[in-house]
Amino acid sequence: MILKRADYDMNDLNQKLESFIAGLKRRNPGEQEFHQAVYEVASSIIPYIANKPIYQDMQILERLSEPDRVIIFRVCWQDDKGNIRTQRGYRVQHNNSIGPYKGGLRFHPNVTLSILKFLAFEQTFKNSLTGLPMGGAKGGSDFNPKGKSSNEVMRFCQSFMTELSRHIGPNKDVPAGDIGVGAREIGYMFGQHKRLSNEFTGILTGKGMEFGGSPIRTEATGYGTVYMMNDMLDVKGQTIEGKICLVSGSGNVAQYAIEKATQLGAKVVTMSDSSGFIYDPDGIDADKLAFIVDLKTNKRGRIKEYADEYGVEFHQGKRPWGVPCDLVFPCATQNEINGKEAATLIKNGCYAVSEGANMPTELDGIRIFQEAKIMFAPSKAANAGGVAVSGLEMSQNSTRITWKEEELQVLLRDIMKKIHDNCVEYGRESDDYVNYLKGSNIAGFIKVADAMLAYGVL
Ligand code: NDP
Ligand code: 2IT
Repeated sequence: MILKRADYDMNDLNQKLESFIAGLKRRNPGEQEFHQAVYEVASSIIPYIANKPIYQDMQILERLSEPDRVIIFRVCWQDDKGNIRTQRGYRVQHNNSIGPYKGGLRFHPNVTLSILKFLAFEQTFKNSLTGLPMGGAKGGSDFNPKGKSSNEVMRFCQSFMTELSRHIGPNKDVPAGDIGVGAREIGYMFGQHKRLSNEFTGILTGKGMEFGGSPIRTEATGYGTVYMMNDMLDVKGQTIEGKICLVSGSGNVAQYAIEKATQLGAKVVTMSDSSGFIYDPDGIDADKLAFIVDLKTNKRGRIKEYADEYGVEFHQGKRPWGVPCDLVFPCATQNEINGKEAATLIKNGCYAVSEGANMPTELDGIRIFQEAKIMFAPSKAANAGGVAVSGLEMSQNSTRITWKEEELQVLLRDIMKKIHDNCVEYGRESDDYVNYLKGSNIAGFIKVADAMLAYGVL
C-alpha cells in the first residue's frame, strides 16, 4: 500500500495502519513476531509522518519494513558420538543507512526467520537511538547449546562462522551475543574468523578482554535497563531505592540488571529460566547473585538449584508476574508478558516496567500498561546499553586502544540518559503522560529515515 499525504483523521490513520500491516502480512506470511514488531513501530510512525509528506512520498516506512538482505545457510557439525548434525544458520542484514550492520547472534531451538527479522528490525531503531553509527542486523541458529559439551559448541561455532565469515567485516557487519551466545561462543567464533581470514579485526563485539573486548560490555545491557528505570522514576521525583522488583530470566541481562538494581538499593525478589521462577522475599543480594552467575555461566545449571540452595519457593513452569511488586524488568525472551499478566501486575501494584529482553511484552500487554498510564520503557530504548557499549568496542578496535572502565561507565550512563530524554521529547502526550514507546520509535526513526532520504531511491 502507498501511504499518501497529510491527513489528521484518526480513523483514517488507523485504516492506513491496518492496510499497511495487511500488506506486510501478505508479503511475509506466518511471520507472527515480525508482524508484531512492525505493527508496534508503524502505530507510532504512521501518525508521525501524517503531516510529513516527504517520508510518505519516498516510501520510507515501506522500505524500512523490508530487510536489505536475508542470508540463510546450512551448518553441519559432528557431535561427540560422531553423528553428523545439520542446523540452519541465518543473518538478517536489515538496514545499514547510518552505519555497518550491527546486532547479536542467537542460538536457541525456537529461532526462526520471523524471530530474527523482528529482532533485526527492532535493532535498526535501537541502534539509531544510541546516537552511534550502527545499522541494524540479527542472526543466529536453531542450534541448542543446552546439554552440549564445550567441544560440541566449539565445533558448531566454527562451522557456523565458516559460512558467516563471508558476510561480515568491521565496516560491513559486526555481530555480537544474544540468547545462547556469550563469551565462550564469541571466543570460538572470533578464533575461527581469525583463522579463515588470517586477520585480527573487530568483526565481533563482546570479545574477551585479552582479544579486543571492551570493559563493561558484559554488564552494559542489564545496567542500562536499570538506568532507564532510574531516569523514568526521576521524572516523577522518585528513586529505585527500597523498591520491590521482579526480574525474569537469569542470563546475562538479568544478572547485571539485578546487580545494578541491588547496588542502587532495590530489592529483587524473582528470577527465572525456561523451567520456572524462584521467589526470594528477602531479596537476591550480592552473594546470592554470585551463586547465580556461577550456576548459569560456569555450571550451566537450572534456576531451581537456587531454590534448593537458599530454601526459597520454586514455581515450576510459571512466570513471575503474579508476585506483588513496584517495578518490573523482563529480561528473558520475547512475548513473556501477555495482556492478562500485565493486568495482574498492575492490580498487584506495579507502576513501572523497563524491558531488558527484546519485545517481552505482547501488544495487548503494552496497551494495558499504557491505558493504566504506568511508566513503560520498551526494549529498543531500555536495553540499548548493550549495543551502545558494543559500538564503543568497535571504536576502540578501530583505534587499537582500550579505554578505561571509568570512562565507559560514564559514556554508558550518558547514552542511556540521552535515550531517556529523547523518548520524553518525542513521546510526551497532551495529558503529560510520557509514551516512551512512541518516543523511542519516532526518535529512532528520524535519523535512519533522514539518511535514507539523502541516498535517494535505493
Ligand atoms: P542468555 O542466554 O544469557 O539468557 C537468557 C535467559 O532467558 C535464560 O535465563 C533463559 O532460560 C531465558 N529464556 C530464553 N528463552 C526462553 C524461553 N523461550 N522461555 C523462558 N525463558 C527463556 O541471554 P541474554 O540474557 O543475553 O538475553 C536475554 C534477553 O535480552 C533476550 O531477549 C535478548 O535478545 C535480550 N538482549 C540481550 C542483550 C545482550 O547484550 N546480551 C542486549 C539487548 C537485549 P534457559 O536457560 O532455561 O533457556
Ligand atoms: O539485542 C541486542 O541489542 C543485542 N543482543 C546486542 C547486540 C550487539 O551488537 O551488541
